[in-house]
Amino acid sequence: MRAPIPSHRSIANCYMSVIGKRGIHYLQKLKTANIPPELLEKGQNRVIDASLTLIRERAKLKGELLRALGGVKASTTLLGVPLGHNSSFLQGPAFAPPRIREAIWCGSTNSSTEEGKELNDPRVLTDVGDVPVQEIRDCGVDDDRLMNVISESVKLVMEEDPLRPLVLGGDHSISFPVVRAVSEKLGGPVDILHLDAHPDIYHCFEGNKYSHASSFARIMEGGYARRLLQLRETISVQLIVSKYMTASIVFTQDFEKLGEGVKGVYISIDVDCLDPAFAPGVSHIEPGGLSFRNVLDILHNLQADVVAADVVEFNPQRDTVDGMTAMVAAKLFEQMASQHQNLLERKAAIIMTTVPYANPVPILYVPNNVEYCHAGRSVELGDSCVHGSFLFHKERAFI
Ligand SMILES: [Mn+2]
Repeated sequence: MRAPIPSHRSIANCYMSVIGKRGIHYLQKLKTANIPPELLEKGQNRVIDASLTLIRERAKLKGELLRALGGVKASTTLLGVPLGHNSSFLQGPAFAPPRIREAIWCGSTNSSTEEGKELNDPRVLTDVGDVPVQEIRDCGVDDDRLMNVISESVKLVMEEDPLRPLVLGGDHSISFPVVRAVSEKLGGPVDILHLDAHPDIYHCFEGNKYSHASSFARIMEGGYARRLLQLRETISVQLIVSKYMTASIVFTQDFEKLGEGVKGVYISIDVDCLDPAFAPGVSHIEPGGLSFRNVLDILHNLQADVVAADVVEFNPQRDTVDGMTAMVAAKLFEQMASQHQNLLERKAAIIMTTVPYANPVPILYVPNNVEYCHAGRSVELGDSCVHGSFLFHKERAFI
């Protein structure tokens, strides 16, 4: 005997209970829901407005506080962007910002930077919270609009002098909307210092133009950056296939000139630039990376005006049980926070190349005021150096 055909009413009740459980993604998936698009868009806009309002008001309050205190030229402002769905492999970076925040304020370590800047001081560090990426996506908002929300959030921070955004990802796709906002707000391109095991300049990766492997393609084609100085690329084939190669890759001799003639420097740090011995909690583990001290040296040597920055690709789902990589990401964040404060005090040494693996190239540049050594001897112009090998300050090399 056939089962009775259910009435329209009972089908509708069934759908509603399923929709109630699974949310609006399920509603969209059905494609049978007879909901006018304008109705959906209006609701989405209200959620987006509410999201931006909280960030705007927090930024405004912090800006007012700092202006009332007086004498603050730049205060690093933490903005979290918990987005992971543009990763090509794992999506754990969506959970990163709260874990990094927790590490920043963890009682196991003190809250001052190597330069003695105290992070508890709002003149050094302020926080405007996270862009509610998952809540916005849950309302069916697509990536074109989501990227705009991220850009708008960054601009809201920049509107409140002296706040300067330091964004916590999230996967690397967030760098595109952040740099776009910074460039549009400042009225011109920036230079980018990009530390990463990967170039992230695929024109489009696996059909996704917003992929975390394509963020710098979007940035360069949009004209938001003049120079892209990438350190520790390991996948040379990407350089060959990328149409952005000649326009975007510059070499060591330009390190000191970074930021000259543009609106400033943007620093983007993918945590996987570090060797997995220092930072195992990343989606794409690439042995042969930098040490934590290498990265600090690079940052110490940068003498440009850092207008904004990001730390991305920390994946808490792959971290050690005691949150080692979260602490590493937190310390990178703290270092960049102090970077805003005292840029011109330091002058030291670092030499680097960005050529493919196992392919020695001549050293292109040696600053003339510092001594270096490599393998126990002095370094001269024309010496060869393989990818990723760093030449250290004499005192440090012999310790
Ligand atoms: Mn990477």
